[in-house]
Amino acid sequence: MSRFDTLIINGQLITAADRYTADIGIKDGRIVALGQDLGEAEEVIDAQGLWVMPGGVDAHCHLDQPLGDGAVMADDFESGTRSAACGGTTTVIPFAAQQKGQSLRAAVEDYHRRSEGKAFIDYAFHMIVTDPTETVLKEELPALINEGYSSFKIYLTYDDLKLNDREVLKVLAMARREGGMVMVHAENADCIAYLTELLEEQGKTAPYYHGVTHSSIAEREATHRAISLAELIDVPLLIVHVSGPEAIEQIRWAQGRGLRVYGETCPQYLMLTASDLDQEGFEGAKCVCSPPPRDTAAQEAVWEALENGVFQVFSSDHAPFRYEDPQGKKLHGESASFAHIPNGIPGLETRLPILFSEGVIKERIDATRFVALTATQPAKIYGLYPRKGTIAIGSDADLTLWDPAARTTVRNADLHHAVDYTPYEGLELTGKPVLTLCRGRVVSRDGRPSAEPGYGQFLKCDKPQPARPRGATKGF
Ligand code: DUC
Ligand code: ZN
Ligand code: ZN
Repeated sequence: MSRFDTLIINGQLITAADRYTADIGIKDGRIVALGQDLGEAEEVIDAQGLWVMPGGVDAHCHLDQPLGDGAVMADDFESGTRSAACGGTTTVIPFAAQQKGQSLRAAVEDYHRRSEGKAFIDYAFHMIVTDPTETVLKEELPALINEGYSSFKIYLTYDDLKLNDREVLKVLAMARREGGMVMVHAENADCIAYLTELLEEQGKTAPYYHGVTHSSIAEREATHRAISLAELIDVPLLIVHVSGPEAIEQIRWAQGRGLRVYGETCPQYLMLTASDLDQEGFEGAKCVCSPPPRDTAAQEAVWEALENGVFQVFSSDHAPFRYEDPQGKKLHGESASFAHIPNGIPGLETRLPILFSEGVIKERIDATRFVALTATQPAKIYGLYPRKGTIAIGSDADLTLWDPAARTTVRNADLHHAVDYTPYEGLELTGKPVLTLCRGRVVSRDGRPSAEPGYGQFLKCDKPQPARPRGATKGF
């Protein structure tokens, strides 16, 4: 019998720290050797001319999430993880969302039923906490955090999701006690509601006005408030989907003061602007997401924050709604106000190729930073490291082999999600994932799936080290 199931030879290995040429020996789904002339294997993959990177960890995406307003997500765990695999991702972390009045445990159990036997790649769950009752705070959340659901998102906006400041404080205090990682959707709900009412009264209801109401000032205020509440409690916090300089300044300010405040951004804030919402007819609805894309100066600020370390995580925030669908973007018809368009854009499969091409190839970030942002840091922040997110002995053999010179054009027809559009149609990219392995098994080859649904396993997350408080003394 061979020493290895698979050997990957001659590749240039890139981790968040290093870049070197070595062979990788894989046995029983794990990396068991790194070196030269490692010996015999059942299968040898020649990676000459390719870059071998950890498979992507997409730490923020929405799949088959029940919404309660009649809208239905286009992607379930099958189509969503198939699409992710074809784009070089090997782990996704979508959200088990609590409806107000629902037990959090029931939401998690329901999400297991929705995912069971469907995934092409591995997956963990974040939770969404919308109803922090005494039972949720004292019993359900502490138990769930200990059972492998160690991160959750809270919202400061959306009527059916948002928490008030007092509820946020209670949730943060619980996270501090239990070691959970808190993610915050930071937009000021009342600013958005006020501006929406004002614009609708003036008959300004086109998709473009979604971006006007979701002002960057409303994002900045909520970001600052979330940071202040976390400082009061002394607990780390991650601000998700940051769109521009106003919120970035708040995060940088907090980090400069030594607070454990982390930041995430997404491809839409690099590639889209408000003008993508300002299109003929209802077309702009395709790019309605929250926070919305801003302007080219905001894009530059987001690039800078990816480069200089203000952001730790680059996720897709894949929130899939079909355009031509009465359960999708056209839920309330084409003449509906922007305020009633389901929020979100697809991006699981394009996340890595976009950052690779626009970031690494155009030399805005180097390849090690690409790995840090898309795999290593999300794995660390959400308690999956070192099993996921790196190339190391003992880690899962989750690997993506990139051809750094291959040219492609994004076409929705070539993507594997169930959405009927991509906001990046026609975008020309350099560099593509040509082979992706999850636990040693090839899950996509040359942009096409090559595993079957059900291969992906559920992952329990450890309590993340970055979620530990600084230990500042409190008088309460
Ligand atoms: N905003 C969110 O908060 N989640 C999903 C999609 C979106 O646009
Ligand atoms: Zn959000
Ligand atoms: Zn989201």
